[in-house]
Amino acid sequence: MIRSTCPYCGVGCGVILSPAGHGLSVKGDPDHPANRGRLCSKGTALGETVGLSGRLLAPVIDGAGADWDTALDHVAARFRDTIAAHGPDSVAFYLSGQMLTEDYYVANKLMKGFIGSANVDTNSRLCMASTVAGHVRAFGADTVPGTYEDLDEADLVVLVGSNLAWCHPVLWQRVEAARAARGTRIVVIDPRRSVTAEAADLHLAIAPGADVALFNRLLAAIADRGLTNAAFLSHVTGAGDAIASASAEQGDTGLSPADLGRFIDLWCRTERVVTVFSQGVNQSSSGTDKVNAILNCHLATGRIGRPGMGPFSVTGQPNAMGGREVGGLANQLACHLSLENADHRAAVAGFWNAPRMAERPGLKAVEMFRAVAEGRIKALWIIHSNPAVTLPEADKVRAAIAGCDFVVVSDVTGATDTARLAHVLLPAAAWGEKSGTVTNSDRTISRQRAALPPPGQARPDWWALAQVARRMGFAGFDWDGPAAIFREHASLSGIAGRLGRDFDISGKAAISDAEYDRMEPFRWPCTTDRQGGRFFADGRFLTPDTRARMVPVTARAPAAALTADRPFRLNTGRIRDQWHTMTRTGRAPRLNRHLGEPFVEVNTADALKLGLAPFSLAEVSSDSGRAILRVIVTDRVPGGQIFAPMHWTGETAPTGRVDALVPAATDPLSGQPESKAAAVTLAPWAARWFAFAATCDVLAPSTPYWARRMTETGQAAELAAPAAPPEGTEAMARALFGLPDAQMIRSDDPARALTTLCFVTEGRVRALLFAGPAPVMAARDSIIARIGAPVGPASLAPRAGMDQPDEGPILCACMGVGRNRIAAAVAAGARDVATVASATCAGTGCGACRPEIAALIAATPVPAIAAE
Ligand SMILES: Nc1nc2c(c(=O)[nH]1)N[C@H]1C(S)=C(S)[C@@H](COP(=O)(O)OP(=O)(O)OC[C@H]3O[C@@H](n4cnc5c(=O)[nH]c(N)nc54)[C@H](O)[C@@H]3O)O[C@H]1N2
Ligand SMILES: Nc1nc2c(c(=O)[nH]1)N[C@H]1C(S)=C(S)[C@@H](COP(=O)(O)OP(=O)(O)OC[C@H]3O[C@@H](n4cnc5c(=O)[nH]c(N)nc54)[C@H](O)[C@@H]3O)O[C@H]1N2
Ligand code: SF4
Ligand SMILES: [Mo]
Repeated sequence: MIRSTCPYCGVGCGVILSPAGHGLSVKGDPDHPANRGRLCSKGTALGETVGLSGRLLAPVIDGAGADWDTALDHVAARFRDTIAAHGPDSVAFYLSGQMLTEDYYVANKLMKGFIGSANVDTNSRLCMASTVAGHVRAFGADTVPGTYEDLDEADLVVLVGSNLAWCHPVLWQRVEAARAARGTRIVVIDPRRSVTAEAADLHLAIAPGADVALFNRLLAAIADRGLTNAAFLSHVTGAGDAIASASAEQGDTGLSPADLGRFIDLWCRTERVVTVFSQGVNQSSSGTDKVNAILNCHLATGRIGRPGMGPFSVTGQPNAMGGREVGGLANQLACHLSLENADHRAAVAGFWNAPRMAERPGLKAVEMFRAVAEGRIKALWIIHSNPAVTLPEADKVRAAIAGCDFVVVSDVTGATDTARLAHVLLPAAAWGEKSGTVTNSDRTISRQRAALPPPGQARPDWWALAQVARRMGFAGFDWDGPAAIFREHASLSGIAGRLGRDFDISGKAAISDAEYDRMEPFRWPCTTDRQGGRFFADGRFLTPDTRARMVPVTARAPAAALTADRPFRLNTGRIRDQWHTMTRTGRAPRLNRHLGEPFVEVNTADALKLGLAPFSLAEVSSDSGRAILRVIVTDRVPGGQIFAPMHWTGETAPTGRVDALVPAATDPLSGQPESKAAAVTLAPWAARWFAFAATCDVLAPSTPYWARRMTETGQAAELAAPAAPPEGTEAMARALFGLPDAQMIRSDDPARALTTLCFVTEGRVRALLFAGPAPVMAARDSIIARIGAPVGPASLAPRAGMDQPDEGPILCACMGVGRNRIAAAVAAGARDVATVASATCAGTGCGACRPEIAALIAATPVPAIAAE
């Protein structure tokens, strides 16, 4: 039994791992302060993702297997030669908020202290950079003032641009528990009616990008009503200017005066208010201003750093905070020290004994890949990220990586859009196989511990980085394990502490390997005289004069203007059961059953106007690319706005790469791209042929549209094309399944206009294809369950027999309960979530599906008899 931390979101839940056969069994750690035993669907399914199929097991050089020695020598030589010929700024690292702190520390030390460039940036630029910039502007350091306990103790939780129920499910459970215990009110500010918005007391469907206008109105009202906190404002500068500019601005929020008034009243009269913010705030061309507009309101009222109140940035990735602590961004140094401060640089250079310190900020993510495209970056090492999918203008980024002289990718699999472009692939030890630390959203540092041996030649990322550093001739990279790196980082943080920085964990600088192994979760800072707690209630900030800054901010519209040609605003984000580019969650069949295909949500009126039928396919295009997505007609999105999730890739749905559509517009201060406000065209994609396929083998689709996923019995795919396959459906299917000679049974159902092909080996169903001229109406789960079963009369039917209920899409991933079963319980009279739970078990696991169950109940009319 090994205690570790979940590798997904920034909640940072503790898990208990028990090796079971070739896998792991995973349960919530009741003693971890972040989750107290709770887990969400993704955490619960972790054990299903650790299998070895698809794993990268050995280094690869130019497509051929190699050993580590050869690969590391090659990488070191190419980086050394490139630097010698073109200078240190001709190379770059692109890292990830999912790396462990120890991995991150080594990468940052190598680039900023020894190579002498600050061209090290990370996917946190796409994620947290606006918060970092906003925190630094207001507080003088990137400090999260509060703790998770504030969510338990708040009377009002305002979620701005956060789909907490899906993206931070365990925090959502804490908020729900607070609502049950103390009547905490929940307000959600989101242009889209997300499941979180659905569950809120008040949903403000704000106009995209209008958050600055909204919080300026709030600030003006705070001042008007005399609610500013004069005592606290003695620790703040800029209040007058910020209030004057907020009062002068009356920018449109898209909200009714009544809703606006309710929100302002609620915020003004509730002392214990936590304003949680996430990607609807950060991923914006005015992201930093949005952050400061929120911070301004908390500073003006002094509602910061005290129990149950404060601004709260929830971090996306498991170690977004750790990356910020080691200085993983191109404009940071280490331990919250500043790259642009000569004293800070000298202190770090001395500590590292660094021969060549970077002296100025490096390229931020979007600029970095632009420099790759222009040939200014000639050697690039990408670790733990998939930028060919997730950066804006992703098709251009993919082409830039493909054209780069030398690309190294460290990953757990070679089957990603980015890894496929690498000259050198390095096999990384995965979560569950490696050790280190991560910092969650509330500054709690927890251990990830290995429970399984790394397979094949897989090695941890820190080791590969240190090896390359040594082979480039650098001293100071000879740690014997993560504990030694952690101690070095902790010692450096002590120097930062003495320079007046907040991130100081020097209390741990002398721990032994055994103590590191046993280390319990702890919240920073951690010094001889301070341990954890909140920041700023005392009015002491980290600016030179110790006062906070209120920053005057003015609302700006999203960078991409809507035009007659590009009339729709494309919002993007996440779904409940998938993690980013699905390289791990996509391996757990039950996580693929909630929403199994790339889709676009379109408002009912827009769908009618454009002739987009439910479940048809739409083409979405922008100035930078195009995508083909399944249409979901819904009133969750307002007219003129559409929403598409970010998860699909060249591996899973080549026309579903949503970042191909997103323009590379960035916030001028943080460099964070505006991932949620592309201007796009939406039109029907004229498909005349549709199919659903399932097999126990690997699918090789080649139709113009396809999306595939792993299932309990193998793989399944949705296929479509403008016309029936020219080679004939059977020939297409044989190529798709790789079954040129297998026995086949065919059935044609003219009434349904559906053709079914069933491939049989040794009396068992090997593969099934259902095809016709309209979207295939067939029960996917029942078809998938037939794969591998003995062939019989029911094998070719599009639906299960009456005796075999079909689950439909899985709403409760923890308990495996489908929409149809829940709908049946509701139809049978269950009118609240608790009754549905006792009838079906749905909602009794992590609870993230409870808002969806509630919505299903609300949407189901009460039968006449029950209503009487
Ligand atoms: N299931 C799941 N959970 C995850 C992840 C995952 O991939 N899957 N990823 C993790 C990571 S790295 C991150 S960063 C977090 C992200 O967590 P969230 O930020 O909660 O997730 P998103 O879906 O990106 O965006 C949140 C909401 O912002 C809204 N929004 C769009 N534009 C605006 C706007 O102008 N103003 C406002 N107020 N809202 C707007 C969107 O409609 C969306 O509902 O999730 C983490 N958790
Ligand atoms: N349109 C749009 N785009 C977005 C966003 C959005 O909301 N909308 N959100 C942005 C945000 S907030 C984020 S955080 C990014 C995330 O974007 P990415 O970081 O690019 O996406 P991931 O799928 O998390 O990529 C992680 C990679 O690391 C690999 N990996 C897994 N474990 C290990 C390991 O132990 N070591 C190594 N070396 N590799 C490993 C995985 O296989 C995978 O290829 O996407 C951003 N892009
Ligand atoms: S909320 Fe879910 S994904 Fe996030 S850390 Fe906890 S178990 Fe993992
Ligand atoms: Mo993120």
